[in-house]
Amino acid sequence: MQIDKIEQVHIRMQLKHPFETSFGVQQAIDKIILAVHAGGLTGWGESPVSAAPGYSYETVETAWHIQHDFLIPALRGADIDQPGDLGPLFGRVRGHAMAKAGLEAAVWDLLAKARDVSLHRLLGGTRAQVPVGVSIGVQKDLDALRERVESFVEAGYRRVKVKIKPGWDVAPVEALRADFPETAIMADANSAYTLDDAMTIKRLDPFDLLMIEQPLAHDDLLDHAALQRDIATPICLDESIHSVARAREAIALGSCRVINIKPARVGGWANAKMIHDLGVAHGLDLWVGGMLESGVGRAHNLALAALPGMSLPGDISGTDRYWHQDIIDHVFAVNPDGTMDVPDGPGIGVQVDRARLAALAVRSSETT
Ligand code: OSB
Ligand code: MG
Repeated sequence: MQIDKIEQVHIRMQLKHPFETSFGVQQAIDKIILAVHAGGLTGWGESPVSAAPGYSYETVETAWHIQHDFLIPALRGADIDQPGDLGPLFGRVRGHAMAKAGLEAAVWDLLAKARDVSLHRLLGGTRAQVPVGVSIGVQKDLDALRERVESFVEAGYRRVKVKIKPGWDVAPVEALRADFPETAIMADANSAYTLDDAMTIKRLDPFDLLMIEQPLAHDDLLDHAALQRDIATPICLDESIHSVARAREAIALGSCRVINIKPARVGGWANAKMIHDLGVAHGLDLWVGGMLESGVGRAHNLALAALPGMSLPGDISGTDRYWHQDIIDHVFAVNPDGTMDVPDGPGIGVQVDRARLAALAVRSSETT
């Protein structure tokens, strides 16, 4: 297919509740929505980049620049028949996974639509419903945390992830385990600890957490391997796995037993699928992470979660968990059994609401 137009739209969405992690509090969420046009069809993707380089070095400014000045010119006029065709085109840019992932996602959606199949089928997905979990930010006190967790457990979510940081770790986990003995609970530290804190992290072992996510530095593999040898709780890596090569290294070193796969963090769908296949081959548990996506990114994440090796619930919560109003025509909702339906229409299976997208736009650009 000959690509004839590419759109970039930087939007800003207001969260219903502030989201606090070990690296800060977010209320307004920036992202870049990408549309790739060919043969009368449009494919959609999302780069869930933040305003600040907290979770990743990428920001909405760097992603805009890398897309606008390097990736979009490479894609312009290209003749693409397989998503893999993007590999050599984008390989000329080092890093910048989120900038690449949004454009690559749009191309996958486009190719699935051209073949009139859903994206999850194109990728080898095997499930029409996938189990989902919810991620809960740092709360002001234990009562507020209990209340949040209770409402999500009642809504049906299969597992609850709580953000932890030094000073907000053992107490919240202990309180939740006591109040929700049957619930699958996990903690995400977003790199807030060092190996010197191993004793604190070890104190989480008695609470039977499903896993602890990214306790140590965002770029570390060695210390995570040492920590994993020392604690019973499985370590899940998020930030540290930004490429297929890093996943291979982490597996070889024993740095984790679980990987949270985010297409945005690893440079797109093709790499996400390769990490999935690698994880399956080595017996790791796998699940799809989230980056506070709009409906576009959420639909892509749901399609990825349909792959057979995704053994644990993803961070794919309902539209109403984050947004008053989304940019698509569909509201994602958790079923009472804690699953979510994977859209089955062509591509990502949902339509973008153009008026809503325009209303949220900070800037847009079109390349023909
Ligand atoms: O660490 O998994 C994370 C959100 C933004 C950036 C990083 C993370 C998160 C979440 C929320 O935990 C996941 C979601 O519900 O989208
Ligand atoms: Mg995380």
